Amino acid sequence: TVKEARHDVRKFPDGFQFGAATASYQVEGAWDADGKSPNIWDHMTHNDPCSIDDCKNGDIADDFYNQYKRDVEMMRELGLDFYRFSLSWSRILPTSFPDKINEAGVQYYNNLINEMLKYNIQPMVTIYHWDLPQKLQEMGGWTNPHIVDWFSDYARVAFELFGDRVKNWITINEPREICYQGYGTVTKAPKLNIQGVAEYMCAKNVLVAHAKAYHIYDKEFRPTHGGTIGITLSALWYEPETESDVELAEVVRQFEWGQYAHPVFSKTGDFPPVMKEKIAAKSAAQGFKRSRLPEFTSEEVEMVRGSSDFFGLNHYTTNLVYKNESLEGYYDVPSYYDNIEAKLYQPSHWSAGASVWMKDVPWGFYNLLTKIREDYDNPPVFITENGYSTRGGLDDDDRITYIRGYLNVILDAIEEGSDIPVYTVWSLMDNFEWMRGYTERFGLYEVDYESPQRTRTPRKSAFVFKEIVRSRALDPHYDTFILALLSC
Ligand code: PNW
Repeated sequence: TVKEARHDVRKFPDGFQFGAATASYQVEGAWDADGKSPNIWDHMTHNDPCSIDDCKNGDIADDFYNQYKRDVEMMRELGLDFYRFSLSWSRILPTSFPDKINEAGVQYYNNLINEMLKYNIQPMVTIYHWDLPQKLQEMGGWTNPHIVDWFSDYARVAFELFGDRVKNWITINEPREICYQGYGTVTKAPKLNIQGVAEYMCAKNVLVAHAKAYHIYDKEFRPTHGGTIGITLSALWYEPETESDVELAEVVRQFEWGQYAHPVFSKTGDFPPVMKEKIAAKSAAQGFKRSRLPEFTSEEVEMVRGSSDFFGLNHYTTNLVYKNESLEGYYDVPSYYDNIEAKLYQPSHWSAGASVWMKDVPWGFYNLLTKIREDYDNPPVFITENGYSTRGGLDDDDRITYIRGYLNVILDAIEEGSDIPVYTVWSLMDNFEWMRGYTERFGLYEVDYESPQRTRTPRKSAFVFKEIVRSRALDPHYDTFILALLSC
């Protein structure tokens, strides 16, 4: 189903919140400053620099560690209600554990939070956005069940240090990218490449770790601090290519994001039934003694179920799904895609951004928002990331088209009953785009990586976004209006 775009002036509901996001490793730099210890991205980029497209790293990145006052100024320029950033675990806890708290690292986050609050910009804090302390990785990282304690101890420290001022918490950003990309393949650190096995151990531990942190906040901190806490999942929309692919597309959705959403947001909890069945059957046929998908105990099912005050959603694009008869031999076995027996693709006529996966498909977002409303009993959906990549330059009309199109379908979904009170654009400014280094740019502000201060300059999209936030409306005439303003 393809939703037609509307072109009238549309108001956002009262209380709708606009923000922008970044993540620690992608912007902070100061990789070894003031007692911070190395994380898996420091380790990988230093030991294997050209695992990154441009062989660069986040040693300095946007120098957010030192330039944060300029960045708060940018948040004010945009008129943001809130700003989403993440904490660096090994900056706060250099041993990875709460035996030693690094005061300098804590001071940095206090300075940032206080500077934002001075201007009434609310912090939305992600506790973990992919920069695992290297020491913990050496002990198995997210495949080691002890990480449930490691992570929840760290989360408690964060609540204790910042909970008096931070009222919006996200435990973990995008389990799928942590587990599938980092443990199942080589597309994120630590590049374990143990597909169909390590990624599922990771999935279980991430969910239980998240839930434990949620319950700590709920019991020990919420009574005094108020506040909300949840998990952020990445989800693409998967559209069947033809009628005969309808069921298959649903299987893909359950593997891709139902894997994480079903345990937390469904009435029954646990991994999606279709995932459990398929992986158990494949595992048996392949000679494994038990399913490659680990089981939750019934206590764990209960602990994870309902452990999020909102559905944190990062959404970027859409894929088509079809069944290919010649699939045999196409994928490694065991593997994630072998489990699903589907192929995914994006037609070449879809409007494309700089990232290979980036296509501008707003109707897919509409279908996804509708499905989340229907499948999980209309949870509050916080859009914690949405944005578009270019190769740089201040004239970013494609980004403007993308953001406006995606905001438009948010309004459609709200009209049809979805509860979507929060929108976060990725990103405030260009930053270290993981394996793509600095070759892909997501910022409303351009960052000059040749200048020592990493000078930030607003793109055209920054002016348009500012006007959307100011007017709390989408108006098809902005573009020309802003152009006129910019040229005088
Ligand atoms: C996000 N997809 O990941 C991350 O949270 C950010 O750190 C990152 O910089 C940003 O997107 C841009 O890449 C994604 O499947 C997860 O389309 C999934 C997808 C895209 C991005």
